Amino acid sequence: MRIDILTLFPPMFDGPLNASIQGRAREAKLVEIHVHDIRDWSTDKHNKVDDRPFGGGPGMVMMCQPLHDAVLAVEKMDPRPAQRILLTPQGERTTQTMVETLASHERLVLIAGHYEGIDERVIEELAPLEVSIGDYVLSGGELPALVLVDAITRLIPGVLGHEDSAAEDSFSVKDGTGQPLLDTPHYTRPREWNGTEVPEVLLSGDHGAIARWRHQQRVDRTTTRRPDLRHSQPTPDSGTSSTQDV
Ligand code: 9D3
Repeated sequence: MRIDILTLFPPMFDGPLNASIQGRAREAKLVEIHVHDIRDWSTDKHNKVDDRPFGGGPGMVMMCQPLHDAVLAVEKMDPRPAQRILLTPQGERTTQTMVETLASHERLVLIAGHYEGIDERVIEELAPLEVSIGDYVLSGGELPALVLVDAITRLIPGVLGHEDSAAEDSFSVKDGTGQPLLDTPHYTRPREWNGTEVPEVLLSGDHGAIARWRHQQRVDRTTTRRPDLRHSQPTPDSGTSSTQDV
Protein backbone atom coordinates (compact mmCIF):
# COMPACT_ATOMS: atom_id res chain seq x y z
CA MET A 1 0.00 0.00 0.00
CA ARG A 2 1.17 3.52 -0.80
CA ILE A 3 -0.11 6.57 1.10
CA ASP A 4 0.67 10.15 0.02
CA ILE A 5 -0.10 13.00 2.42
CA LEU A 6 -0.51 16.57 1.14
CA THR A 7 -0.06 19.25 3.77
CA LEU A 8 1.23 22.76 4.45
CA PHE A 9 3.02 21.48 7.56
CA PRO A 10 5.19 18.46 6.69
CA PRO A 11 7.14 18.66 9.99
CA MET A 12 3.96 17.67 11.87
CA PHE A 13 4.33 14.19 10.35
CA ASP A 14 8.01 13.53 11.06
CA GLY A 15 7.72 12.16 14.58
CA PRO A 16 4.58 10.02 14.37
CA LEU A 17 5.39 8.37 11.02
CA ASN A 18 8.93 7.45 12.02
CA ALA A 19 8.24 6.15 15.52
CA SER A 20 6.85 2.92 16.88
CA ILE A 21 4.59 0.76 14.73
CA GLN A 22 4.48 3.23 11.80
CA GLY A 23 8.25 3.43 11.60
CA ARG A 24 8.66 -0.34 11.70
CA ALA A 25 5.98 -0.87 9.04
CA ARG A 26 7.72 1.61 6.73
CA GLU A 27 11.16 0.10 7.34
CA ALA A 28 9.76 -3.37 6.62
CA LYS A 29 8.31 -1.96 3.35
CA LEU A 30 4.81 -3.06 4.39
CA VAL A 31 3.61 0.47 3.63
CA GLU A 32 5.11 3.35 1.69
CA ILE A 33 4.25 6.80 3.05
CA HIS A 34 5.24 10.08 1.38
CA VAL A 35 4.59 13.56 2.77
CA HIS A 36 4.39 16.50 0.34
CA ASP A 37 4.30 20.25 0.91
CA ILE A 38 1.38 21.76 -1.04
CA ARG A 39 3.34 25.02 -1.16
CA ASP A 40 5.82 23.35 -3.56
CA TRP A 41 3.12 23.56 -6.25
CA SER A 42 2.25 27.21 -5.79
CA THR A 43 2.87 29.15 -9.02
CA ASP A 44 2.63 32.47 -7.18
CA LYS A 45 5.90 34.41 -6.92
CA HIS A 46 5.64 34.41 -3.12
CA ASN A 47 4.51 30.76 -2.97
CA LYS A 48 1.04 31.89 -1.84
CA VAL A 49 -1.41 29.06 -1.11
CA ASP A 50 -4.27 31.00 0.55
CA ASP A 51 -6.30 34.16 0.07
CA ARG A 52 -9.08 36.17 1.70
CA PRO A 53 -12.61 34.76 1.48
CA PHE A 54 -15.01 36.21 -1.09
CA GLY A 55 -18.02 37.54 0.82
CA GLY A 56 -15.87 38.39 3.82
CA GLY A 57 -15.39 36.60 7.09
CA PRO A 58 -12.55 35.47 9.31
CA GLY A 59 -9.46 33.53 8.29
CA MET A 60 -8.01 32.56 4.97
CA VAL A 61 -9.16 30.10 2.29
CA MET A 62 -6.89 27.59 0.58
CA MET A 63 -6.64 28.42 -3.12
CA CYS A 64 -7.59 25.96 -5.86
CA GLN A 65 -4.42 25.96 -7.96
CA PRO A 66 -1.71 24.72 -5.58
CA LEU A 67 -3.85 21.94 -4.15
CA HIS A 68 -5.17 20.83 -7.54
CA ASP A 69 -1.70 20.70 -9.11
CA ALA A 70 -0.26 18.96 -6.06
CA VAL A 71 -2.85 16.17 -6.15
CA LEU A 72 -2.40 15.53 -9.87
CA ALA A 73 1.40 15.60 -9.67
CA VAL A 74 1.51 13.27 -6.67
CA GLU A 75 -0.90 10.85 -8.32
CA LYS A 76 1.43 10.68 -11.35
CA MET A 77 4.24 9.43 -9.09
CA ASP A 78 2.66 5.96 -9.10
CA PRO A 79 0.52 4.29 -11.79
CA ARG A 80 -2.01 2.76 -9.38
CA PRO A 81 -5.29 4.70 -9.15
CA ALA A 82 -5.64 6.48 -5.81
CA GLN A 83 -8.58 6.95 -3.48
CA ARG A 84 -8.53 10.66 -2.62
CA ILE A 85 -9.43 11.55 0.95
CA LEU A 86 -10.00 15.07 2.27
CA LEU A 87 -9.83 15.47 6.05
CA THR A 88 -12.56 17.96 6.92
CA PRO A 89 -15.02 18.64 9.76
CA GLN A 90 -17.75 18.38 7.06
CA GLY A 91 -16.80 14.77 6.30
CA GLU A 92 -18.35 11.44 7.17
CA ARG A 93 -17.40 10.43 10.71
CA THR A 94 -14.72 7.74 10.78
CA THR A 95 -15.71 4.23 11.86
CA GLN A 96 -13.73 1.00 12.03
CA THR A 97 -15.79 -0.23 9.07
CA MET A 98 -14.67 2.80 7.04
CA VAL A 99 -11.05 2.18 8.11
CA GLU A 100 -11.31 -1.45 6.95
CA THR A 101 -12.61 -0.31 3.55
CA LEU A 102 -9.79 2.22 3.16
CA ALA A 103 -7.21 -0.43 4.14
CA SER A 104 -8.28 -2.50 1.14
CA HIS A 105 -7.08 0.22 -1.28
CA GLU A 106 -3.63 -0.05 -2.82
CA ARG A 107 -3.19 3.70 -2.87
CA LEU A 108 -4.49 6.60 -0.81
CA VAL A 109 -3.93 10.34 -1.22
CA LEU A 110 -4.75 12.23 1.97
CA ILE A 111 -5.32 15.98 1.87
CA ALA A 112 -4.91 17.86 5.16
CA GLY A 113 -6.07 21.47 5.20
CA HIS A 114 -5.06 24.02 7.80
CA TYR A 115 -7.18 27.08 7.08
CA GLU A 116 -10.69 28.28 7.68
CA GLY A 117 -11.51 26.21 4.62
CA ILE A 118 -10.67 25.17 1.08
CA ASP A 119 -12.12 26.79 -2.06
CA GLU A 120 -15.21 24.68 -2.78
CA ARG A 121 -14.44 24.46 -6.50
CA VAL A 122 -11.29 22.39 -6.03
CA ILE A 123 -13.18 20.03 -3.71
CA GLU A 124 -15.83 19.56 -6.42
CA GLU A 125 -13.15 19.01 -9.07
CA LEU A 126 -11.11 16.48 -7.06
CA ALA A 127 -14.24 14.78 -5.64
CA PRO A 128 -12.40 13.27 -2.66
CA LEU A 129 -14.01 11.11 -0.01
CA GLU A 130 -14.58 13.64 2.80
CA VAL A 131 -13.71 12.29 6.23
CA SER A 132 -13.93 13.66 9.79
CA ILE A 133 -12.49 11.91 12.85
CA GLY A 134 -15.15 13.14 15.27
CA ASP A 135 -17.28 16.02 16.46
CA TYR A 136 -14.69 18.30 18.06
CA VAL A 137 -12.73 21.20 16.60
CA LEU A 138 -9.06 20.78 15.70
CA SER A 139 -6.70 23.32 14.11
CA GLY A 140 -6.26 21.40 10.89
CA GLY A 141 -6.47 18.08 9.09
CA GLU A 142 -2.90 16.98 9.94
CA LEU A 143 -3.66 15.11 13.15
CA PRO A 144 -6.77 13.52 11.60
CA ALA A 145 -4.59 12.34 8.67
CA LEU A 146 -2.19 10.74 11.15
CA VAL A 147 -5.09 9.12 12.99
CA LEU A 148 -6.32 7.58 9.73
CA VAL A 149 -2.82 6.40 8.73
CA ASP A 150 -2.42 4.74 12.13
CA ALA A 151 -5.82 3.04 12.02
CA ILE A 152 -5.29 1.86 8.43
CA THR A 153 -1.68 0.67 8.57
CA ARG A 154 -2.17 -1.47 11.66
CA LEU A 155 -4.61 -3.57 9.61
CA ILE A 156 -1.94 -4.41 7.02
CA PRO A 157 -0.83 -8.03 7.55
CA GLY A 158 2.54 -8.15 9.30
CA VAL A 159 2.40 -4.62 10.75
CA LEU A 160 1.41 -5.64 14.27
CA GLY A 161 3.85 -7.88 16.11
CA HIS A 162 1.13 -9.98 17.68
CA GLU A 163 -1.01 -11.05 14.73
CA ASP A 164 -4.11 -11.61 16.87
CA SER A 165 -4.05 -8.09 18.31
CA ALA A 166 -6.04 -6.36 15.56
CA ALA A 167 -8.66 -9.11 15.54
CA GLU A 168 -9.17 -8.86 19.31
CA ASP A 169 -9.58 -5.09 19.54
CA SER A 170 -12.56 -3.18 20.70
CA PHE A 171 -14.69 -2.70 17.58
CA SER A 172 -13.30 -5.88 16.06
CA VAL A 173 -14.59 -8.33 18.64
CA LYS A 174 -18.25 -8.88 17.91
CA ASP A 175 -21.05 -10.40 19.95
CA GLY A 176 -23.24 -13.22 18.60
CA THR A 177 -25.16 -10.80 16.37
CA GLY A 178 -22.15 -9.03 14.88
CA GLN A 179 -22.37 -5.98 17.17
CA PRO A 180 -18.96 -4.52 18.10
CA LEU A 181 -17.90 -4.94 21.74
CA LEU A 182 -15.47 -3.02 23.94
CA ASP A 183 -12.41 -4.72 25.34
CA THR A 184 -12.31 -6.84 28.50
CA PRO A 185 -10.35 -5.53 31.52
CA HIS A 186 -6.72 -6.63 31.82
CA TYR A 187 -4.62 -7.59 34.87
CA THR A 188 -1.01 -8.48 35.55
CA ARG A 189 1.14 -9.12 38.63
CA PRO A 190 0.98 -8.61 41.53
CA ARG A 191 -2.14 -10.67 42.40
CA GLU A 192 -3.05 -8.12 45.06
CA TRP A 193 -2.32 -4.42 44.60
CA ASN A 194 -3.48 -1.51 46.74
CA GLY A 195 -5.89 -3.84 48.53
CA THR A 196 -7.52 -5.14 45.34
CA GLU A 197 -7.26 -8.75 44.14
CA VAL A 198 -7.22 -9.84 40.52
CA PRO A 199 -10.58 -11.50 39.64
CA GLU A 200 -10.40 -15.12 40.88
CA VAL A 201 -11.48 -16.69 37.58
CA LEU A 202 -8.33 -15.41 35.84
CA LEU A 203 -6.20 -17.46 38.24
CA SER A 204 -8.32 -20.61 37.89
CA GLY A 205 -6.59 -22.08 34.83
CA ASP A 206 -10.07 -22.89 33.47
CA HIS A 207 -9.74 -21.48 29.95
CA GLY A 208 -13.42 -22.00 29.13
CA ALA A 209 -14.50 -20.14 32.26
CA ILE A 210 -12.01 -17.35 31.52
CA ALA A 211 -13.29 -16.94 27.95
CA ARG A 212 -16.92 -16.81 29.16
CA TRP A 213 -16.05 -14.28 31.89
CA ARG A 214 -14.17 -12.05 29.46
CA HIS A 215 -17.02 -12.15 26.97
CA GLN A 216 -19.51 -11.20 29.68
CA GLN A 217 -17.25 -8.32 30.75
CA ARG A 218 -17.20 -7.07 27.15
CA VAL A 219 -20.98 -7.24 26.89
CA ASP A 220 -21.54 -5.53 30.29
CA ARG A 221 -18.98 -2.78 29.67
CA THR A 222 -20.37 -2.06 26.23
CA THR A 223 -23.92 -1.88 27.56
CA THR A 224 -23.04 0.52 30.40
CA ARG A 225 -20.37 2.65 28.73
CA ARG A 226 -21.47 2.65 25.11
CA PRO A 227 -25.20 1.95 24.96
CA ASP A 228 -25.12 3.51 21.49
CA LEU A 229 -23.24 0.42 20.28
CA ARG A 230 -25.90 -2.04 21.54
CA HIS A 231 -29.12 -2.71 19.66
CA SER A 232 -31.04 -3.11 22.92
CA GLN A 233 -30.93 -0.10 25.19
CA PRO A 234 -29.63 -0.77 28.73
CA THR A 235 -32.12 -1.52 31.48
CA PRO A 236 -31.87 0.80 34.54
CA ASP A 237 -30.21 -2.05 36.44
CA SER A 238 -27.71 -3.23 33.83
CA GLY A 239 -24.04 -3.09 34.72
CA THR A 240 -24.69 -2.97 38.46
CA SER A 241 -25.06 -6.72 38.92
CA SER A 242 -21.97 -8.74 39.74
CA THR A 243 -20.41 -10.61 36.87
CA GLN A 244 -17.77 -12.28 39.05
CA ASP A 245 -19.65 -15.61 39.17
CA VAL A 246 -20.91 -15.83 35.58
C1 9D3 B 1 -13.67 27.27 14.10
C2 9D3 B 1 -13.57 27.16 12.61
N1 9D3 B 1 -14.76 26.47 12.08
C3 9D3 B 1 -15.80 27.49 11.80
C4 9D3 B 1 -17.16 26.91 11.84
C5 9D3 B 1 -14.45 25.74 10.85
C6 9D3 B 1 -13.26 24.86 10.94
C7 9D3 B 1 -12.30 24.92 9.94
C8 9D3 B 1 -11.19 24.11 10.00
C9 9D3 B 1 -13.10 23.96 11.97
C10 9D3 B 1 -11.95 23.14 12.03
C11 9D3 B 1 -11.02 23.22 11.04
C12 9D3 B 1 -9.82 22.36 11.08
N2 9D3 B 1 -10.17 20.94 11.27
C13 9D3 B 1 -9.98 20.03 10.31
O1 9D3 B 1 -9.46 20.35 9.26
C14 9D3 B 1 -10.44 18.67 10.52
C15 9D3 B 1 -11.13 18.06 11.62
C16 9D3 B 1 -11.62 18.57 12.86
O2 9D3 B 1 -11.47 19.76 13.23
N3 9D3 B 1 -12.29 17.70 13.69
C17 9D3 B 1 -12.48 16.39 13.39
N4 9D3 B 1 -12.04 15.87 12.25
C18 9D3 B 1 -11.39 16.70 11.39
S1 9D3 B 1 -10.78 16.24 9.90
C19 9D3 B 1 -10.20 17.72 9.55
